[in-house]
Order: sequence, then structure tokens, then C-alpha cells
Amino acid sequence: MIKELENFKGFSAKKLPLADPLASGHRACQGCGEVLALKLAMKAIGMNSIVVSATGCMEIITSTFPQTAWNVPWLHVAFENAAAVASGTEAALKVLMRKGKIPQKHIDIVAIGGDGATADIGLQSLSGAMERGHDFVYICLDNEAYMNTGVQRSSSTPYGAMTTTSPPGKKSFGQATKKKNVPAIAVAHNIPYVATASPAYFLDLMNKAKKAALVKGPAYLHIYSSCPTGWRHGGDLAIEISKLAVETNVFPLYEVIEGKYIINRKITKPKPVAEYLKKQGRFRHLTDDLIAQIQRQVDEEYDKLLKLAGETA
Ligand SMILES: Cc1ncc(C[n+]2csc(CCOP(=O)(O)OP(=O)(O)O)c2C)c(N)n1
Ligand code: SF4
Repeated sequence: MIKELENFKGFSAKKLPLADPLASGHRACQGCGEVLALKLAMKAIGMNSIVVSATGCMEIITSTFPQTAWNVPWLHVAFENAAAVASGTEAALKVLMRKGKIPQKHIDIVAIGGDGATADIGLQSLSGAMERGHDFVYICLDNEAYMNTGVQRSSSTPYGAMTTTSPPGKKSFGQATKKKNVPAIAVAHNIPYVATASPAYFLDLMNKAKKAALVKGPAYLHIYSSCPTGWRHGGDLAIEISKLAVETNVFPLYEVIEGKYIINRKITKPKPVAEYLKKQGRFRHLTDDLIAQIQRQVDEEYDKLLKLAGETA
């Protein structure tokens, strides 16, 4: 067990922190699941933090000059270098404290990026920062596309989904590749803490964000981030769809602490994946055959996860 987590006490619904590092009054689309997830994660991590944000929805909607929704120090950086800038920030704070230029205290460094920034453009800087062992939290807000620039595919977009660059038609059924498993890539770096989270399970999400911040060294949190605009669902459905993703095993909730897999919400009787797919316009074109194929893929991935956690169905 990691020393910092030995006496960890989780949040309770009745006792949530009052302070919000990310305030209300931002410009996200109505019903955005991603900004809710980020708000919850930051509430858990707290005010004693510095945020480094890659370009993307959450940067655009929170920082439209001359306004900002951030109540903590915040840096906007490019797609490719959020983790590198977070590394530099951590190293600089260490030196300033060692030289007595600022008081000695722990400050949480949080890097955030969308799935485009994380799985594609910033993957090398994330890998480098994890390999060097910087003490920071990386949060991937996975809305499964490049939403801020108009819903292009990413390597994290699921098989079959419609985006502007994976359009279904006579010769295409939508996204033709399987979703890249970035949490597994983070685990392969032998970092102390990796976890997946969803805004539908808000205490689970907040506890994981807090644990990620407490752990010394790199921590990676992959958050399912439902997006009514790109996924083409009603603005009132973000939580319902986020829940369905977990209940169908499309997005399982787990932690990997020092390499040990723990499934936090084991789904013994999963709902059919079709229930999740049929609520979203981006999967509207799928045939029954494709839906059956996606069901098989989901079952296979969940079986792999069960094995990694040493569990049976
Ligand atoms: C190097 C570079 N290429 C392209 C852009 C344009 N751009 C701005 S936001 C964005 C999409 C970001 O996608 P993602 O990281 O998945 O975050 P999301 O907006 O979906 O939250 C793109 C392509 C950019 N800012 N920098
Ligand atoms: S495009 Fe999607 S992720 Fe971006 S602010 Fe709107 S709902 Fe949220």
C-alpha cells in the first residue's frame, strides 16, 4: 500500500469541500459532462494547486479573455506539452523552496488535456513526465474526439462512432479503429497510481482525484467525459449516459495502485451495449451486426480487465 493512502478517508456526500478551484460561470455547452467532471476533480484536489491546461474545450470555455473561471493559478499551454510544463512547474517549485524564495509547502500540480491532447498530440510529453517520475496529476478528459474544433476523430474515439473525420456512408461505417487504451499505457510506465472515473459516480471520482494528488510521483486519472454536442444526445442525459457506460462495461471503473488492478464497481449482470449506443446520435447509423461486433469487443476487453484484477465474471 502506498504510504500516503494508508489513512485515506473518502469524501462523503454530506461533507464536500465548499471551495471551487473551477468556478461556475464558464461557457461550456449546456449539460456538458466534461466540465462537471473537471469541476468535481478540482473540488477534490483543492485550492492549493496549480493547473496546466492543454488547448481544448476546457481551456477555451474557462478562459475567454478578459474573464476566467479559474480560482487557482492556471497556465494555458499547447496540446503537446501540458505534461512537460507540469514537470517544469514542479521542478521550479522544488528549487524555489530549496533556496528559501517561497515557503515550504506542498502544492498539487495538475495537468489537464482532452483525449486528443493526451492520446495523440501530447503522448510523448506525458510519457516523458511519467518516466522521469515528476510529482503531478495528469487528468485526461476523454470526450472521444476533438470536440473543441468541431468533432474530429481521435485515437480515443470508439469503434463505429460518427465524427466529421470518420463519417459513415457507403464506404465507411464510422470510426474504423479501436479505442487506444491510454490507462494501460500509463500503467506500463510503472507509476504509482492510475485510475478511471466517471461524473456519474461523483464520490468515486472525487476520491480518485484526491488520491492521485496525495500520491508522491506521477498519477494518471482517465475521466469519461460525456459531451451532448458531439455525441448528439440531450443536454439532460450526460449522467444517464455516463452511468450506462459503466453498467454496460463500455467504461469500467478501476484503479491500478503500484501495478495492482482493483475493479471498483464490478458489473456482474451488464446491460446490453445497445442500450448505451442507442441513446446517442453518433451511433445512429450502426447496423445490428456492427452493434453485435461492438458487444463482443466490450466483452473481450472486460474479460481482460477481470484477469488483470485476478477476478472471475
Ligand atoms: C498543435 C495544434 N493543432 C491544432 C490545434 C487546434 N485545436 C484546438 S482545440 C483542438 C481539439 C482538442 O481536442 P481534445 O484534446 O480532444 O480536447 P477537447 O476539445 O475535445 O476537450 C484542436 C485541434 C491547436 N490548438 N494546436
Ligand atoms: S463541445 Fe462537448 S465537451 Fe466541449 S464544452 Fe460542449 S459539451 Fe462540453
